[in-house]
Amino acid sequence: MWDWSKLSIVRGDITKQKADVIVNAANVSLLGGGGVDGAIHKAAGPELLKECKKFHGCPTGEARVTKAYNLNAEYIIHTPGPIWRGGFFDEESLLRKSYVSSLKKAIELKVKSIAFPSISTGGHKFPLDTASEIALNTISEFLNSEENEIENIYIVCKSEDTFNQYEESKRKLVG
Ligand code: AR6
Repeated sequence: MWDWSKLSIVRGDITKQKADVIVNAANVSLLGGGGVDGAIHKAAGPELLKECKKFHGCPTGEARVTKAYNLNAEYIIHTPGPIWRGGFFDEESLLRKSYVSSLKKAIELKVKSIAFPSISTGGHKFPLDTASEIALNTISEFLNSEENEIENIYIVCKSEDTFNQYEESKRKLVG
């Protein structure tokens, strides 16, 4: 059984979250955008974009690591989550892959804390109820099955609706 006390669902701005790793819900260009991606680039500063350019993009579901610049973190892990297209294009497994790829990078970096936004549920339009279940299931199952040093996982929700949905999905899972 995974220790659910390691996972906190919090309300706020992820750019203000203190954690070793901040995860960015990016797009395949990795060159910034709106939503949480825009907020992270703005708060981290222009050096972040320079580092991101070196990757020449990133496929959906994979992840890339950069420094965190002006954020209160050591690293940023950028992952493009899937764009929702009615559920006919493997969106669910791609969303799982985004969480797993990010966690794999975090384990390689030997960090102790990681903060996730609600990947794909803004501009990418993934339905929030399914996305929150996928996020919580994937994080708990993966960390339960892998050797790791992660002690704290934060899911940082900007809106009250997002926060409430993650709380409900967690209740369903944990009981
Ligand atoms: N802190 C925490 N959560 C946030 C913040 C913040 N500062 N800002 C927004 N959110 P989105 P996506 C929430 O659209 O759906 C961008 O243009 C937001 O309310 O940021 O994966 C990228 O460049 C929602 O709950 O990411 C891509 O093109 C969640 O973060 C595209 O949007 C995800 O919303 C990615 O779309």
